[in-house]
Amino acid sequence: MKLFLALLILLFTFNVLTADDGYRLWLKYDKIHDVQKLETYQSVLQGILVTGDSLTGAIIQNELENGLNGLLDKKVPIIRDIQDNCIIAGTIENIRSMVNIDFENEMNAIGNEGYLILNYNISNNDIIIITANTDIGVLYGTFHFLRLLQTLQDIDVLNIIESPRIQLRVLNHWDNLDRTVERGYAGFSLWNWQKLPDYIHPYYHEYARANASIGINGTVLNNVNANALILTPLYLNKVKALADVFRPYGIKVYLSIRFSAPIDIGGLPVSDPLDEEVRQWWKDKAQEIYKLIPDFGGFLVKANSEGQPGPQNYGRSHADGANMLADALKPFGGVVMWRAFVYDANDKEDRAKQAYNEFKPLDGKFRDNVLIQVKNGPIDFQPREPFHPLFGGMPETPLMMEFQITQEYLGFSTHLVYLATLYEEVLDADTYAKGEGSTVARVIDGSLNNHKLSGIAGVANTGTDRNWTGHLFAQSNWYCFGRLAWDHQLSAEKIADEWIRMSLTNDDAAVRSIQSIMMKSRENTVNYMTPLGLHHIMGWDHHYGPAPWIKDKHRDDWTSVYYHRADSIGIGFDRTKTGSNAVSQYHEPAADTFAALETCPDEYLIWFHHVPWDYKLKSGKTLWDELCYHYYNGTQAVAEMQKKWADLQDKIDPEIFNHVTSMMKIQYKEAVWWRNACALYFQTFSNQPIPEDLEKPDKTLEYYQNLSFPFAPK
Ligand code: GCW
Repeated sequence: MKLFLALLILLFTFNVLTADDGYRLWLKYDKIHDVQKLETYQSVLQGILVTGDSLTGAIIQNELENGLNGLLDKKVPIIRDIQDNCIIAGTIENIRSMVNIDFENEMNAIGNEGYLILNYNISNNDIIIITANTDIGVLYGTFHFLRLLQTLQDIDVLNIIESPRIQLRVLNHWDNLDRTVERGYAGFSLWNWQKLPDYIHPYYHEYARANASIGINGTVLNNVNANALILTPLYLNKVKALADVFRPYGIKVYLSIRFSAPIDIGGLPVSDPLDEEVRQWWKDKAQEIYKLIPDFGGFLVKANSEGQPGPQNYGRSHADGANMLADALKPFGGVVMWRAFVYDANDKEDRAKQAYNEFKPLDGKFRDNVLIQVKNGPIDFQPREPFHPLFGGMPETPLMMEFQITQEYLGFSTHLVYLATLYEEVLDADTYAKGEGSTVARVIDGSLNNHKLSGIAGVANTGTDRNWTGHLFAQSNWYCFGRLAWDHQLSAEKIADEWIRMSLTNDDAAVRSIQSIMMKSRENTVNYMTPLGLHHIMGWDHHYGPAPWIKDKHRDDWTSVYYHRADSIGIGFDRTKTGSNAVSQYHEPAADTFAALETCPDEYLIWFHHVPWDYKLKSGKTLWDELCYHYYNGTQAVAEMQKKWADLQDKIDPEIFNHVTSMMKIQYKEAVWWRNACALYFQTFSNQPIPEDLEKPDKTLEYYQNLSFPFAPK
């Protein structure tokens, strides 16, 4: 009995020691297993010299120390003078005072946030230098260097010169002041407003550190459906406390504002952007904010969208509203990120066309510190949408990308969906605005239309869950957003490879297997949710699960039937000339390609066309059969993913392995649910059997229609 107990305790201890709850994200710094690599690293990294005494300098030193001590499994000393086989990190100014180096051209090229990582020999000492024009650049370089070790790269011929392609790389938190998170599936908001400003939770630092490690340099703390109270002194002091924590990590704080704030908290009768008192109120407010937070980033605004107040309440335009705020922020260097996510239930125009119609005429009318923030597609973060036509439509205005990292329409935090392939698809899409090669990426990085300002936003998926994002693999979406924001030329494969090696394992075969799971995951999800261009057929309000049958609500554009338009003839939204003509918002040849049934890619077929059930697709199968096969293949692919994951058991930390295994069970169950519900529902229109070789749903359509989820998160 005693022996048994001892064994149990041993097992338990062992498990606890090896168990990984995911809190450390991709910054684990566990000992490197590859013996050869470990020995090489140990021999060339025998001292750490960090110059400069800023807060950021301390963070850099700490990171290098923890990183090297952990990865190399030995204490690497902090040194004061250069010695053979050491690493030096510091701004170029500091480094030049110790080492006779120049790098004039490189330093001019990398700007404020870029960095160099080099092997160098000085008086017979082999050293590695991480340097930059600013200490934030050095911090970014430090994380890059540690990533090289984490992913087992060679470090003997380093000649790395990096700088970000996009200037403002920000997370948007849809976090409410009561700590609920709109469309958040990973617990409560990270910001404990009640305890701020006095209690600084340790994870505020961890959050900033994680963001800095992937180059994110801004965060919008509160929901775009904003509460005006965030601009009161009570809250601004709390915001200041967070800004003070984030600053040394290179992260600026921004706030979502409510357009009616001058009324809500200012006691004014109106919030008309042309009213002098209102304009003055915003100027005073900006001054008050900058007194507390001198490097405050600016405002994010959702106006005249889904019931939010805005300039149109006073017959003014989006430009009037944005420019008023821009004028208030200008003296302090702040920017306005004005969202183009607008559509109106009373507008009979196709919802997919409305934002373009409203914003295109305003091109060139915005102040130079305004960016227009555009969602990747014209509807709303669906599993797949064609790129938003505005990206090719506003050459005179800096356009920001808005991606969603939280998986509102992609399985919440229970489905494994690696989003880098979605982001890549959109960034690489060609708008043809200035001929071939006018990609969305070149629009938003400012290079296509020569804009000085550029930006990209991701709606965050973080929360108080111990692993930050609910699903361990959802961490990869936070990670890949940051990496692509820094460099949109990186491939989804490469980013997955990095993330897996840093977060899960460096075993090559396991890496390849997990990478293939990730790379296919988004397409699988499109297949079991919304194949062939279907969109917006999810559950009412909470958006959980399938509900293609939703109709007769107070807003047509919030129903499912508005989008799929299934009838006895076929299915899909005719957006060609014979329909809403949304294709006309794209440049040629994209417009023509989408408009012709023969050339329209299958992925967007029923996004742009109402297609007869018997129409033969490129595969030779009819539309109805293809729809079924897509649903079934998507679901089958989840089963295959489960199998692949199960084979990795001895390569993955047991806690992570079990966590992901359970999540995959849910994902499979929900994929079957989507498949069955959609196949049965659309069958009522096609009046055709589900192909012979496919297993028949074991429940009725009524069963699925009667499911209800009153407390699903939303
Ligand atoms: O995707 C929809 C969401 C809303 C969200 C809105 C928006 C913050 O369902 O929850 O509100 O878009 O982006 O403004």
